[in-house]
Amino acid sequence: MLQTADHYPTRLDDKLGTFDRREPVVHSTGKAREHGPLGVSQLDQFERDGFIWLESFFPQEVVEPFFEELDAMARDPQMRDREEVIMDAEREKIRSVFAMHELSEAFDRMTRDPRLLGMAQQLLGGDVYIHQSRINSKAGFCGGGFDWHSDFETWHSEDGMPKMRAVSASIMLTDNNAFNGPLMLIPGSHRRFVPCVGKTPDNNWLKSLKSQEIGVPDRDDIASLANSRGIEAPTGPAGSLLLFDCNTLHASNANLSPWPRANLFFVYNSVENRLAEPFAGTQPRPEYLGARKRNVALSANT
Ligand code: 6CS
Ligand code: FE
Repeated sequence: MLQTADHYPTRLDDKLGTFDRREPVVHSTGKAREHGPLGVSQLDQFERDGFIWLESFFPQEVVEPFFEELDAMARDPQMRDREEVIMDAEREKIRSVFAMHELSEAFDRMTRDPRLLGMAQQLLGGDVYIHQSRINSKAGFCGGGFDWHSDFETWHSEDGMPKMRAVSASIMLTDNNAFNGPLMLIPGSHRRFVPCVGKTPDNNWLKSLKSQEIGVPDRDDIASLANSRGIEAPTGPAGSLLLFDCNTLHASNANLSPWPRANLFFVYNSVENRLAEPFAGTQPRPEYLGARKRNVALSANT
C-alpha cells in the first residue's frame, strides 16, 4: 500500500518544535454547520478551546446501568482475562476496557444516539464511524492517572490516522469531582501539534495502556501551552458529556478519593480519514484499539 504523506512527524530521534495543525477544528461548513445539534456559540467554543462540556446531557438513570455493567465485568474472571481489558499495574483493578461497543448491545446503541452522532457529524463534516471505544475506570483510593498527551499523536503514529478529523465523546458514568481524578485539558492546545521524541517500540500498546512513556510531549512544550491558556478540569454529575478534539492535550491525576471515577469514551472518526499504515512504521495495532474492518458510516438509531 502506498504510504500516505506524513504531515505530523513525531516519535523522532531529535526534538522538533511545535507547529500549527493543518486541518480545521470544525469541519462542516454552511448549512451542515448551522443545522446540527450544536449551536453557533457552542461551535465557536469548541473551535476556540478544543473541547465543550455539556452538563447532565444524559439523565443519571440512563448511564447508571453502564457503570453496573462495568462492575459486573470487573467481578467476572473470564472478562478480566480478555485482551480488551487492561488491568492496573498491581493487577488489582480494571483500568480500561476497550471495544465496549462490541462487547455490549447497550453501548453499541449509545454510539448511534441521534444527538451524539449528529454532533460528531457536525464537527467532522459528514459521515463517521467508531475508531475506538473504551471505559477508563479509576477505583477509589487507587485509580491511576494518565500522563499528558494528544490522542491524535498516538492514533497517527500507531494506528495510521492521517489527519486531525476525529472527536472523542466522553460520557461520565460516575460523578466527576475535583478529587476523583477528572480529565484535565489545556484549552487551545488542539491548535498546535507537539512532536514527541522517542522511537515507538514494537507492540508498544502492551505497556502504553498501563503507563504511557512514548508519545508524551516534553515538559517545556506542555508548560508553554498551559501558561498561555491555563488548565481546565470540567466536573459534574454522571450523565455529563465532554466532547474533545482528537488533538487537545489532556491528562488526569490518580484518584485518591474514596469515590470511583469511570468515564466512557466513543471516538468518532470521519469516513474520509480512515486508517492508513501506522506512521511510526510499526505493525498496525489490534482492531479493538483502532478499527480497520468495522469502519463503515454509522446511521442514527431510529
Ligand atoms: O493508545 C490509545 O489509543 C489510548 N491511549 C491514551 C493515553 N488515550 C487515548 C487512548 O485511549
Ligand atoms: Fe487520551
